[in-house]
Amino acid sequence: MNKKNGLCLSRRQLLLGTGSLALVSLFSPSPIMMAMAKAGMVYEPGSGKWIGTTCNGCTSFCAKQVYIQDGRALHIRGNEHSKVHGTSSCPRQYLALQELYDPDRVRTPMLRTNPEKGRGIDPQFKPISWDEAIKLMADRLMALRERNETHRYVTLRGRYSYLSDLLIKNFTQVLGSPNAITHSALCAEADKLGSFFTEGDWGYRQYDIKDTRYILSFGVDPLSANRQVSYYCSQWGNTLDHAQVAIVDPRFSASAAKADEWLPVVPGQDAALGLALAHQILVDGGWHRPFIGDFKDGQNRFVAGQEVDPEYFDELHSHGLVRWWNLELKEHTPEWAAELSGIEAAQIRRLAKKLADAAPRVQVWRARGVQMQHRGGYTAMALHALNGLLGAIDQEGGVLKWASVPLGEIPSSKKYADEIGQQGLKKEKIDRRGRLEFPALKKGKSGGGVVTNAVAESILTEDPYLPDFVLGYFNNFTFSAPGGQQWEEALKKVPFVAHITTNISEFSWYADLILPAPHFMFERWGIQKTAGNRYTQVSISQPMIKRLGLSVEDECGIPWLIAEELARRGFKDPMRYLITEFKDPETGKEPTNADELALYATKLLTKKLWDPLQYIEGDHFSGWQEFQDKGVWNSKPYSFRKRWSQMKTATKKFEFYSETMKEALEKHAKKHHTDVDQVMEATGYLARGEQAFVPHYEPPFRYGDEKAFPMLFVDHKSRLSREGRSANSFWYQQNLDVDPGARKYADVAKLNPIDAKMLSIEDGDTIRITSIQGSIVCEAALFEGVRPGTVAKAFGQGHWAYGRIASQQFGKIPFGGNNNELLPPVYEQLSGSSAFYGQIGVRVEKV
Ligand code: MGD
Ligand code: MGD
Ligand code: SF4
Repeated sequence: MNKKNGLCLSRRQLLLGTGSLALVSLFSPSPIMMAMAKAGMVYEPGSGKWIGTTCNGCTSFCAKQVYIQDGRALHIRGNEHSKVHGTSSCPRQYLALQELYDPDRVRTPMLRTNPEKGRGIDPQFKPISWDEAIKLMADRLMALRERNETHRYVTLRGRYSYLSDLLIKNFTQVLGSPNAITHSALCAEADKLGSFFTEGDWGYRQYDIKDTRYILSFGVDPLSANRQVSYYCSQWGNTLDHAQVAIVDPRFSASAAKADEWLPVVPGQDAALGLALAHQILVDGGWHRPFIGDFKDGQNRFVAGQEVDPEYFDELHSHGLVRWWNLELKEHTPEWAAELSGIEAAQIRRLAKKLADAAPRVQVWRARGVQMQHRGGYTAMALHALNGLLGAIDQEGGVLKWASVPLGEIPSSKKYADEIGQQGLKKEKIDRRGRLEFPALKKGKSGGGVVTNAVAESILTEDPYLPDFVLGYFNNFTFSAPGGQQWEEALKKVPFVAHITTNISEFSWYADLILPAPHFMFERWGIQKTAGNRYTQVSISQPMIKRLGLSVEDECGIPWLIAEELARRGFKDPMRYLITEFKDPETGKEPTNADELALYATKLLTKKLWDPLQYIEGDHFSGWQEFQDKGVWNSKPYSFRKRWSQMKTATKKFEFYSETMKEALEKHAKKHHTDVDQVMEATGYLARGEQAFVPHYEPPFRYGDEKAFPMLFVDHKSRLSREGRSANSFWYQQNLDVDPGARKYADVAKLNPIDAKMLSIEDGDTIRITSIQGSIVCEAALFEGVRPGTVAKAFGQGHWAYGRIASQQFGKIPFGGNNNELLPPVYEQLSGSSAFYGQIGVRVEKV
């Protein structure tokens, strides 16, 4: 499958699509450069202006500056005022320019005229005005009110800024619906579970790579993905001067290419490796005593296979180490793990020693790849527990919390919901969170999290009910969710679907109404935060060029337009909420239009950062204008060891025996009149009794038997992938070979030559990959950097919509294959996360 010959755009299309190409010779073949120069699009330093904004290409959320010349965005660089990443960047920042100037962007609201919905069936969208679009939505909302069914309005949110709570949560609440569904459970909720049930932090971490001596990464490829790629890319070379790096991943990643060791683990078996490392560290006496404590008499009693009396051990800032050993670790020798994980016992022993020698200046990273698995929750805990054991938590050179920032919240709307609305708010949420099989234990609360992918099944089975109006925002679940096929079926069933989007994506294809979105980075207000380099930062996005076509501010503007129309029809509470709660914090003025609302909301949420009278910490500004000009606020530097024995766990300590987990599971069981063993069973875990409260080994669940599906599928992110949004860009297709083993203009699955030989597959062959969920077609790339028996493929290609570059035939034929058509819609149920990894059996054949 090679796209090289399929890219036959006219010169005019090229110019439109690459409106800003001229400056980046790195990415541009010279004929395009010449064409751009001819069209007068030449970057002239000094004639334009740099304006601060934020990149949302991934969860690094880097603060940026964009060079605006003659009303066009021409260049991007890291924001010099950022203390997290400074002017550095990752390779995909420039793709934002091609997203912005994508000729396939939606410019006007559009209405479906073909009632038949399906892949390959033209929706026959026709342009309509905003007035008409808003009236259609208001009609649906008013009809729901009349029928006392306001809960049947459902919002789905993908990528976002902190202003999105207005559109998705609070405005939905004032309309009387509990259904604000975010994409978090497709993103990385299982990750947060690992740190919450050990150190009480429902959040991500930063890694102090400046001062570390050992990095052990389970699946994370920091030079490509995870969080704060720009900072890690800029510092990695220096880090390699003083630290060793080991990457555990069935796939040879960009980071593995620069590491000291690559451990091609058997997919789904990381917990075995992690637990054996913990076992060996204890047997060797390698734990960090100033954090953990020691045996009272100093004699190490951790001997393989032998129980230890907890009375002999004095624990300091941790809790339950000896119970963990007795319940789980004592049998988990390197030999035990070697058999499961495919990593030799001697290598595990060597690694354990290196970690202990480097402690506490060590860091154990963990990616979605090891946690977003059916039964992956305890792997997240087991790997994080290594950081506790080595005393790396909150240490120089160790693992730091994503510091909290004094950011405000979108004001609550609850009191503005009238009686009809209050009734709607009491209804069960559409994603079934909190049911016995879906504890979704965000921050330990039963039903506290979201179960994003369950919504498709809820719609299909009408359990708990069928939504009437689904509003999708910045999401593409038909493409980005495992078993995306079920979203296609589900969306056919919903009477009215609206999508706020820049492009006609696979989700939009099933929409009745399309609402054109401004590009997040250049055309609207927004707020993001990130952390790294011992700082946390908050940065804004701001409109800096004329918005394309008729798009309006989406996160704030669309609520405004709907509220105006509802007020005209006599339902005034939504507008009352907006004008009362979103006054300009500088002047006290009420908003009078969508743009003002977005500006005031941005000022309101960031007020504690820029208002000198409310100064708390970090950068000091004279007022809003200075903050807006700089575009970023930095916290004070990280305070080390502040959380030792002050953690937000039940015991305030780092918990190896998780009292916090015990409380959460017992509460969830009580809610369902049952016990924790039943919760384990309902969520697919095999642990029983006390084992449920310690990080432990769970055998990975294999989807598809070995005979029919003999290989295992390994999904990963491309270095150029901006979530699911970059494939309609030449620069993406032209540079895909930045990923080890990948090719330009191709969607490749990487096979080890040993397997390829057995399957009679040659490099460049077209192949079909089949799982229990579905089948995709792509190109074979023979690459020694995948563990034999596995097939690795980047997520991002396989679009059959989105635009003329992303798909082979827009609306019909995908370019390559979408990994999510292979992945079954299954879960890590304690967190509600979708399971993209583990043991997904596949069959690979030459087509
Ligand atoms: P995207 O796929 O990026 O987000 O998945 P989603 O949250 O569904 O799609 C966003 C959609 O919003 C686009 O398709 C387009 O329709 C629209 N859009 C694009 N730009 C803009 C804009 O500027 N404004 C607005 N309003 N709309 C816009 C992301 C999700 O995917 C995440 S977070 C992760 S971590 C997962 N990663 C992943 C993976 O690694 N492998 C596999 N197989 N699947 C994955 N899916 C998940
Ligand atoms: P991924 O890179 O999705 O997760 O960032 P991470 O949490 O770091 O995880 C997949 C990794 O796990 C791959 O390297 C894969 O090869 C490996 N893997 C798969 N199975 C296994 C296994 O069984 N064991 C081990 N040890 N490894 C395995 C996620 C973060 O990334 C998120 S949530 C988002 S939304 C951002 N999206 C994003 C993006 O779209 N593109 C790029 N380039 N970077 C991104 N950064 C962010
Ligand atoms: Fe944008 Fe992510 Fe790259 Fe930062 S690391 S520039 S947020 S794509």
